[in-house]
Amino acid sequence: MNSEQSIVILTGAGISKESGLDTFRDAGGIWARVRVEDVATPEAFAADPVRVREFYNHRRARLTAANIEPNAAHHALARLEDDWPGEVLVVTQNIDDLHERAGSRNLLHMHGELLKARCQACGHVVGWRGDLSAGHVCEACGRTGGMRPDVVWFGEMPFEMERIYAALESCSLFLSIGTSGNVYPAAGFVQHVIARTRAPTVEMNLEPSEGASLFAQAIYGPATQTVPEYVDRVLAQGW
Ligand code: BJW
Repeated sequence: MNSEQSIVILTGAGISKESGLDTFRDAGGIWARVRVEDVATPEAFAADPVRVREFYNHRRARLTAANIEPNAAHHALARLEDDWPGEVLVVTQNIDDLHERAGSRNLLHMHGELLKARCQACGHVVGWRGDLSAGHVCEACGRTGGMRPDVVWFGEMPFEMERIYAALESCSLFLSIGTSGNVYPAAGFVQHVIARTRAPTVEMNLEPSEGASLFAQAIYGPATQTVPEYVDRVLAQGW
């Protein structure tokens, strides 16, 4: 173990599946029930803000339900951050708060956060746990009707990209957990690591992702089993 060795972990919806939250592209996932174009683009919000807010209100209510808790995979990543001598950065595509509830502190939400709202007019971001509606007033600029979920829709720039690419370029290990590898730029991170570093790359998923052949190592199974086992191994003997 070496304090110079940093670990970057990309997570996707699969890590939260066993906590009771839906993935997007699995059978029965979110995109099997609603069309991306209807709820996850700026054009959809402009055309039908009520529908888009309702879609996220429903998911926010689900996330804040008493029975939704971080699982063993979220906890294992928080333990890795606590016990590994070098930097551990979790870059999540997920808009849920299960990583932070499990104790991860060095965490970037590249697709935003469900428990925040943003004013379209002035950009002010505020914590948000209840339903969002057209009647809400921005506490910063006083305008009504422009509060939207602070999430990244298709065609919008993901958050924190400079910090993410800097971390990818200096990492000693790259892990990708519970993501299907369909959505860019996250799906391209593995290629970026391969091009810029000699770091090993590991995919942990239920099944091979779109980019599976790019990874040096693949571990398939439910995240609540594979991730704690992998973290134990890394903490005991590195990789
Ligand atoms: C388990 C498990 C268990 C299940 N254990 N595993 C053509 C080519 C290339 C790119 C583009 C293109 N045309 C357009 C683009 C860009 C576009 C894009 O990628 N489109 C593709 C569809 C082609 N991307 C964008 O527009 C992004 N912005 C952008 O590119 O800006 C320009 C830019 C330029 C240069 C640099 C940087 C930026 C924005 C993307 C926004 C994504 N938004 C969403 C919705 C908002 C948030 C929300 O509502 O939650 O984010 S879409 C949705 O997909 C969500 C997710 O974060 C994202 C990724 O999904 P994820 O996490 O991979 O979930 P699934 O369901 O796909 O996979 C789950 C996996 O888990 C599965 O494999 C299961 O097997 C597995 N699993 N149970 C382990 N127990």
